[in-house]
Amino acid sequence: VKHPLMNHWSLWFTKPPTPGQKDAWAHNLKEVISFDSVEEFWGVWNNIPKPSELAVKSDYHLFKAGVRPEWEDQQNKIGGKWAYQFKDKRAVPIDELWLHSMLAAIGETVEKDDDKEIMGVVLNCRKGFYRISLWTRTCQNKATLVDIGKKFKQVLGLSEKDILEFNSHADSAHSGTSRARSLLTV
Ligand code: M7G
Repeated sequence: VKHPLMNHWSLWFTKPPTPGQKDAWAHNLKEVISFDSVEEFWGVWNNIPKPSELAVKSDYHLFKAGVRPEWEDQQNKIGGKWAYQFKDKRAVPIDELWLHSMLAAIGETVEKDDDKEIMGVVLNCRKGFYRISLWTRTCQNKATLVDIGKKFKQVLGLSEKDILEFNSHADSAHSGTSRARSLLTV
């Protein structure tokens, strides 16, 4: 018996660039697998490397099927993301936090039924930190986004003093990094 998910999802992987590689982003981003049931999700999780096993500059992206995990995708263009950087790489239970982030996405537990904001979740493995992000379809509806941000903050096990930041993809793309000025914080 398969337990269907509300949506069909695709897992993508970005492999680290080779030294001197040009146009690395486009070449190194690959769709790995799609699934639409709870059982298939666990099959995927049990058979791929955990975040703690990834090389620096690797990413996982879990997005609704049909959406590329890129700012440029038509369905992401006017959107943004909630993101948090975990700087103590050795201490943070990153495998568990990423699992909980994916379960929150596929279980549709961070937004109300009719919000239709969640596009996907991203894990970045970097030299000095892990970053987990939640991508939303829009970046204007403050009340809805703050509500989503607060729920996601709980999913990530963050405390009151930790700050989750929201940036629009337009700002991220414009500044060329993900470190643009924050529109919202929770
Ligand atoms: P990042 O992986 O979001 O964060 O962006 P980081 O700076 O902590 O590593 C790193 C780089 O990847 C960006 O400067 C872009 O060159 C590229 N990149 C990341 N994203 C999410 C996109 C995207 O959606 N589209 C394009 N074209 N490039 C991206």
